Amino acid sequence: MVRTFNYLPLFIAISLPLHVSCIDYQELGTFPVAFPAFSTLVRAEGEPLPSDHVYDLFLSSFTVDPGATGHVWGVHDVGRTINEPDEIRPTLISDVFAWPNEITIVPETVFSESGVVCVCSGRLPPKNNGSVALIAGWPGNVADAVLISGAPQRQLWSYTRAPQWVDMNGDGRLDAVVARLSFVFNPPPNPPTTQGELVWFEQPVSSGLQTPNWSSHVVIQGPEFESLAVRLTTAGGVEKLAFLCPEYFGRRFRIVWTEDPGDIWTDPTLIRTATIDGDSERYVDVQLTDVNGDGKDDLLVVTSSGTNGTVRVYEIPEDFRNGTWERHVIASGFSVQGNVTQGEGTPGLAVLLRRDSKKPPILLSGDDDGHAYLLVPSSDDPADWSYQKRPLLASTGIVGGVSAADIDGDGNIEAFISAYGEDKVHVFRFTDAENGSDVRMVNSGTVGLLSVIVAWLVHYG
Ligand SMILES: [Ca+2]
Ligand SMILES: [Ca+2]
Ligand SMILES: [Ca+2]
Repeated sequence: MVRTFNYLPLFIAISLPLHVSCIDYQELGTFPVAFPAFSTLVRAEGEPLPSDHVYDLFLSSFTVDPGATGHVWGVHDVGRTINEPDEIRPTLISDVFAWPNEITIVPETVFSESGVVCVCSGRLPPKNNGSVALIAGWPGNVADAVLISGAPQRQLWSYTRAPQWVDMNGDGRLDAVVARLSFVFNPPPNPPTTQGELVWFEQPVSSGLQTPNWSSHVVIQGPEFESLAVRLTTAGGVEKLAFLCPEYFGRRFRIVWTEDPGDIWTDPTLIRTATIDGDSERYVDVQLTDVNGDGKDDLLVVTSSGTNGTVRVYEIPEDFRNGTWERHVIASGFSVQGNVTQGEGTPGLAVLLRRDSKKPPILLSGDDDGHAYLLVPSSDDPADWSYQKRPLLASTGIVGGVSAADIDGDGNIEAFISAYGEDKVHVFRFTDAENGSDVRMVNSGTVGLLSVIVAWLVHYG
């Protein structure tokens, strides 16, 4: 159904010879998944594993059909069959969620148990009664989902990106910290009412893995889709815990911390925020990583727009509470073709293709613009923030989540790109290109997570 609402079917057959000096790639193939959305690679843990390079792949899929539920898929040790992607057969983990989003594995430290799958779900009415759910037992016979997000209430919440596991109250048990969105349609011509907040669910004293409806505590209003836990320095070199808070509807990017010296978050009067950037863009993704290869972590950030989406890097100040975050826009001008409808945006999620200490290329989902891109650094000089934007994949619809790692230990990075509109996941391998080679853009088809929102608004709004 969603395909009928695609803005314009893009069948762009491009075959450009590109001389790529530092990276080459090949498409290993595809495998079928209906409406693949988020994709996550997690290094397997627990059982005795054959090597350090055992990764599990998780995929979510959903549709705008109000009567259909979505699917949560997993592929254990996806590296085993990576050279024959059409042999990949995802295992169904759950089909009880109306609109599943990011799927992850809960770190073993949280419950002293490996293989606990965490599903975040919900987005737009009538599929906005979302949850944070735990499913134990992966990769064997999985248990029923336990919904740890709060008891049912009048206001419905959607959870998009994976929770961060942090002990917020100092009781020794890791709690689930997550951003959530409330989205309510209003009678036309009024726009929908949106609200975001950062909340933590308190792990109970015992049997957390079996106990639903953990107590909830709101930290701040604002972040709707994602929040990232980080440890950053303050003046004097003291490290503190903080959460990076991009806001899509709120159009700002902030950081929040507590003045409590032990980083205990139970006293609301001690909670502080600072603005990292307030340039009114729609912030959709943030990662803490060393982007420019100078040995210091930076923030890799994506802002989504119908006309000028950007990828930017922020250098972290000496004291995160009051310093200036220097911004470097490394790619811009991402736009959705045709008549842009409110809610469409590009690009989507980014992932670094890091293999060694050199400055890594970046793989980027174009989301609603129906492409995936490579951002290739112009040089290895950490002071040079210029990148070349190269199309990697042209699709017929939204390009969903991207994930990448060396999943088979051959020294090269493999990547999964969800092609929502094609019912396919594309598999790529990235290698060093010693002499530069002719790289051909592959032609395929996909649909963006944000345009699903638009399709939804058109149909049900
Ligand atoms: Ca705790
Ligand atoms: Ca850096
Ligand atoms: Ca590899």
